[in-house]
Amino acid sequence: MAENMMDDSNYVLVRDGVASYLHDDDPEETREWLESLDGLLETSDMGRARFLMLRLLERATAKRVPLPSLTSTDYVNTIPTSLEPEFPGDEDIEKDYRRWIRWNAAIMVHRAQRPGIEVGGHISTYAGASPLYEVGLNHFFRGKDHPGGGDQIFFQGHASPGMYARAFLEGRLTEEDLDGFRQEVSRENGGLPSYPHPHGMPEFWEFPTVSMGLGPMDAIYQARFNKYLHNRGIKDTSEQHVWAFLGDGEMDEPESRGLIQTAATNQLDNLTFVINCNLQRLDGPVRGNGKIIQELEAFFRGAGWNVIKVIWGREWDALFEADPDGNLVKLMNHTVDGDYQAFKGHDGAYVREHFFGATPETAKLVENMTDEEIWHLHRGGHDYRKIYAAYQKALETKGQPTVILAHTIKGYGLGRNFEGKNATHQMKKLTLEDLKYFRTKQHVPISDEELEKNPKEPPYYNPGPDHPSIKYMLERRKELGGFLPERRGHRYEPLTVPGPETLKKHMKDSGKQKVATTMAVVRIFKDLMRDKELGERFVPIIPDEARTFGMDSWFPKLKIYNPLGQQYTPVDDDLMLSYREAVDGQIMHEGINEAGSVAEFIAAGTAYATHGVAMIPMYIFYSMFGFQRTGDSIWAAGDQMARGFLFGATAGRTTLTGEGLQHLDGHSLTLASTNPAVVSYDPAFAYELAYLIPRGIERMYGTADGENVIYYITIYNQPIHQPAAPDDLDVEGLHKGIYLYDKATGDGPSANLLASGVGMQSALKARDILRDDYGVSLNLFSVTSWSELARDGRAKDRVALRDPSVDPEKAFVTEVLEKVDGPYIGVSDFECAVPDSIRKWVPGEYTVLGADGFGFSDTREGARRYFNIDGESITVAVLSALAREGKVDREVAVQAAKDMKITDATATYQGATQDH
Ligand SMILES: Cc1ncc(C[n+]2csc(CCOP(=O)(O)OP(=O)(O)O)c2C)c(N)n1
Ligand SMILES: [Mg+2]
Repeated sequence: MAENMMDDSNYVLVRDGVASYLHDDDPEETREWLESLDGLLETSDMGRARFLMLRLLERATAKRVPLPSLTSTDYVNTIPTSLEPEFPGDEDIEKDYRRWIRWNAAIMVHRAQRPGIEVGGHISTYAGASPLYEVGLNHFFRGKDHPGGGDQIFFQGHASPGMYARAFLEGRLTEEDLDGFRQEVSRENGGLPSYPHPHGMPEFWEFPTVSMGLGPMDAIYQARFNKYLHNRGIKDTSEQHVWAFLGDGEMDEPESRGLIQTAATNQLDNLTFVINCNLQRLDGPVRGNGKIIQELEAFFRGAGWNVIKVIWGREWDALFEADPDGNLVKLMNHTVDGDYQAFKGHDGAYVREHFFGATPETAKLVENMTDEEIWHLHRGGHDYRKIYAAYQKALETKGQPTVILAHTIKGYGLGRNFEGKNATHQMKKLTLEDLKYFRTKQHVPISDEELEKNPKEPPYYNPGPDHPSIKYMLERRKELGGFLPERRGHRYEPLTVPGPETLKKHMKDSGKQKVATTMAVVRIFKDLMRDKELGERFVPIIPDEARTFGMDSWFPKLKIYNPLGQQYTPVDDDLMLSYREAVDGQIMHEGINEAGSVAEFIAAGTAYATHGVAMIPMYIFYSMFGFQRTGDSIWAAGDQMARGFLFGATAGRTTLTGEGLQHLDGHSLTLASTNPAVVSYDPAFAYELAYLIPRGIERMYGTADGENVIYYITIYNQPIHQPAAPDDLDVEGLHKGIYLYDKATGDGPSANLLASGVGMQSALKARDILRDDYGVSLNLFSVTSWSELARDGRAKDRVALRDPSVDPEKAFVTEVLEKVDGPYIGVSDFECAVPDSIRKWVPGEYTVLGADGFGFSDTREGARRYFNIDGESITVAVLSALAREGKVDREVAVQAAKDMKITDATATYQGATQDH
């Protein structure tokens, strides 16, 4: 029985035996129902039984009988033709300019292959997807001037030529602009970036999508963040919808699917995914042997999404009508994607033979149709009416996100050399024959002669704003609130940022109390959040380590955002620090989900542009699971010009005592330094944080023209004595990356120690040993940012490179260090590459100490000795450097190394008990 079911339908709805767990109130009635099914099976075939069962299920669902739903349905459109709404537009006019857009998009890419330029591009993706965009842009997607605030559209990255081509017809871009495709700096007036890069086109693109898999995550969190803004009463986003255009190949990225449950549990009915299912990726079929649309349907429905399949165009309706036994549907269900692709890679005769010809019943269905007519049985993703119906249904759906699975043909309209071919993704040039075919197919009024004149540079087509079709097109956009895509980065109200005086208490000596910099950050933010206006703008984002970082104290007051509120009594209800969730909660508690946390950071950190509201995300995570795990997303955050704070907590290769190789971070500062949007700091003391954080907010949002900076601040879990800020603190030096913390005194030899983060603690120990045991005094510099110092040096060197007539301006770090005599020693809790990054600008002998290699589980002392970044090792390094400069006897250093056992980590062992 089970086998038969599988054979016939491919679906298992209810697992064997489930019903036996349910109490049967009326066995007699049950038997009657079962017997009628048995009776039906005796007189009819399986197909009939299946049909009736599906009808019953449908009816039960309609009557709200709570049943498990089917995860996958027949390979047909989800919305029956009879329930399609009227298409409100003028299809013919819309088709006119859709064709011109297709033409111009392809011609732009083709012209970009002209000799001497040859910069690549993609033609086929947009050609196949254009109706999906056009129906949206003509009827659904709201621009920024819409009273509701406008929608957010994530365009498929390599479909960008279509958006440029549309903007050309809209009069937003010129021919000159199109010819600058992919020549951003070499062309005089600048060119167009290959893909949606807000950084490259800050008034046009909003969402960087081309690193596959980021778009789906970012769109989900954009929708979640929109609801958050709304639920917290910061902005009414109820009329804003997020649309994400994605590729079916892209859906293989774990990131694409990995967060879809978040969309369902957050009931994101303000989110629609449109997956362009052309059944192909870059190299070939996505699922040659299977059915990607069916797979995605099951996957999304299982996760709680509303799924709408748009598979067949209207031409098929008559065939379904003529086939009451469902032979065609059965054939559609069993035909695999590789074959569907091949059908469209050939012609009508091929489709007749290889598709309809598979069964006598289906062959008969098309016996009166010509091959040409068969060829024109379109895919649903190319049919305005079917797409319109799906989009409208998506907007009407409440309590769930929607995914639209649209069946399309890659390279549609470009002719036999392109359509459905495996190589189509990478084809960028059209032959003269291709051009002529394409021109004719798209009804573009350009003559053969014009094409023959210079087939490498065929003309664009734009009939101008007075052409009735263009007028219609512009009218549609006006009605919907303006052009898309569009980004507005300057419409937020600047924030008034409290000066450092507000945080005076964090600049005091902590006395007997030892405070880790992580705790200092939590306390500083707690104070900043007291500010009436600023307070509500903070978006604390935490994966699942609030307790580790001491942030559970925020739960009761700020509360954890949950669109459903808290429908249960928390187990710790009676405690002060009870776990509190609320609809208007402020904390974004993402669960063990760094990828989603960064996506949230991006949505919040770009709200100043997307929503015109400056919000300040502060995302705190294990520093090991930041840049290393989600570096690509943080790169995209830079592209999108996000602003906010990233806190790499539990930083350092030796500080998170006892944890091992996978937890101990000695390189996130190196990784962070590779991201041009990121300004990283490795503060040693709480007072440094009290200066850095308000300055960061000021830089981001203090003016209407704030800087696109992301602050990455490493913080530690080692409780330390926090000194008071020195009276003569060089505040500008602190922000630029270095200042003198403690000056050398005494007559003996002196050296200079550059220390950052928790490395300062070892430096302080070395200072004491050197002073007390060796008569050596130290200038102790606190390096708040190695990477900012290095950037400053590089920038100044570059000026000199470009103009050899000038001497390089002095790097800031050189200026500071020149005031003292060498040698210099740099130390931190990171790998050597971090302090080494400023070597070029250190004016003298420079030794760097660092924790290179994998971390391991041990005590801080043991690990620091092992890596030679402890106070004793630093002492020896200083003595050796002084010896090299002839300022102390080398033997002193040799003896010190022996005395302090700097090669012996076991010498630091403190764990022996009395009994041993
Ligand atoms: C993370 C990542 N890996 C690889 C690529 C290169 N790439 C660009 S497009 C593409 C194929 C896309 O196929 P699909 O998502 O089905 O889009 P289609 O063009 O078929 O609509 C690939 C592999 C990329 N952009 N990002
Ligand atoms: Mg594809």
